[in-house]
Amino acid sequence: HLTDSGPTYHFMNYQFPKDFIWGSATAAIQIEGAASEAGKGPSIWDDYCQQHPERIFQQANPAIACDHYHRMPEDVALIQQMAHNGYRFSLSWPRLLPQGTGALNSKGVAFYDRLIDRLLAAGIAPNVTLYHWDLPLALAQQGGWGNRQTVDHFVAYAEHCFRLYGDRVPHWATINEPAWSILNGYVTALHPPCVHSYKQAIQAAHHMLCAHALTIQKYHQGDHNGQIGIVLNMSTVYPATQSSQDRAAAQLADGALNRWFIDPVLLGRYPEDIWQYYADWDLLPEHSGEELGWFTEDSIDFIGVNYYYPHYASGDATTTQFHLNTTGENDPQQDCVFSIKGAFKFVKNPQGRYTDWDWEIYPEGLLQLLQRAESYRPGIPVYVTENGIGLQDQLDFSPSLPVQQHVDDQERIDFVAEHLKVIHQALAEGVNVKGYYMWSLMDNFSWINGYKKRYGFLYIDRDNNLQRYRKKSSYWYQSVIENNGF
Ligand code: BGP
Repeated sequence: HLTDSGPTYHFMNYQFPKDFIWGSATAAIQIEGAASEAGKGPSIWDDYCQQHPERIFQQANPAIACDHYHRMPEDVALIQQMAHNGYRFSLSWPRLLPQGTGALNSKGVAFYDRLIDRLLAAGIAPNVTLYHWDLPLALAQQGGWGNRQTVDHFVAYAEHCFRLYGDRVPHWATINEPAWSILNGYVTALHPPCVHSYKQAIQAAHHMLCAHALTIQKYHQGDHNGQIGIVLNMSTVYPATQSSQDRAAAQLADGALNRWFIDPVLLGRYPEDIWQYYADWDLLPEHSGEELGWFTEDSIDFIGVNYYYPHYASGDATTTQFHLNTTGENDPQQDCVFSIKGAFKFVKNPQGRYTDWDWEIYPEGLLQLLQRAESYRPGIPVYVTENGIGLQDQLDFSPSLPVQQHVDDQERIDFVAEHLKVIHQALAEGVNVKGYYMWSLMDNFSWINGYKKRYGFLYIDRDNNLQRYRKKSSYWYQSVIENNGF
């Protein structure tokens, strides 16, 4: 910059590679609304919220969500204002195929056509997830991921998507966080289909991994220019203490939550120790030899990692219990509980910094996770596909405040900055990190937390016609993007 007194230099402490993707992320069911409009079929989540409103904080549901389905042009304009060069979103399977199979819903097809075209016209690269947990209800009623046929239905759905949008989408992900999707659906039973069965969990996970592997094959066999990967959470797991019992618990938890999913995807096989453990408990999935052959090394073009908080595993698990803090009251009575009798339980870090929803803020965990992705396959392109913090943001229109401070979410700025610093460090160590998608573009339907837990760069005013307001963090992030660093 030139000033009257000569040039001034702005030193960037954290400069990023020049082709780095800066974006934010959403998922269809969490933002779109229009749940039963324009030909969309019901998803397992629409049904769950209707059948069991009491299980969702303040009985919230995704029927209207952020009404993104109707306000998409305005939302894309805001993404562009915020200078993003990437945006991660998911396609709603039941919007495209209301019954999960069969005929396409032309209005759904046209909606994503418009979204993709608008993004591209605005210079924003779409990163599209095929499955972010909104299974078509019709398939759920036939056994969902527990049914082997869901694999074939998923692959057929994916092929429709590649044919419809493959010419314009540079990055595809098959499934968002298969591990948490399965754990919450079949172990904690906090998410639909709300089953408590390790056997069914492991079977459903196997089908999901098969669906992923076959979809990757189909994509690569087709004539597409883009890249395809998967989005894993890869939660960092530490032993609660250095006792041998806790170290064994951490190894088991890491195996069940992480390696059971990462190994088939990146190494082409299930981890032997966990395979044996499940065999001992008669929990192995039914499978054909052919299916195991679908897991191959080097099949994915990139890996997406989602990171929120780490886990500390203790071997002192005398009960089976699961609980999530959905109130955001920072109340010890409401602390998150995850305990599997005889296996492991997660405990708090006594030195940890925690959010009001009892999630620890620990950026170093992301660094280790990135290093781990690199150690699985050196040089693999890695995208941080989700990372963010749930807060109780508030609107404040005091006349003394500039527009940039109507929602003062400094904590989010600090959170993102801390995580970007470790990404920068990972890059310096040679990890091939290609982009960062903050969770989330906008405050949204936070699963069983409903709407109180706000994650967005955009504040959604639920008392006033879902009006969008840019938060302070969005201006900060825009400057990071414009400077390609901070
Ligand atoms: C991830 C999901 C997202 C998102 C996020 C925050 O696991 O992929 O969809 O919701 O977690 O979680 P929550 O909304 O439960 O606080």
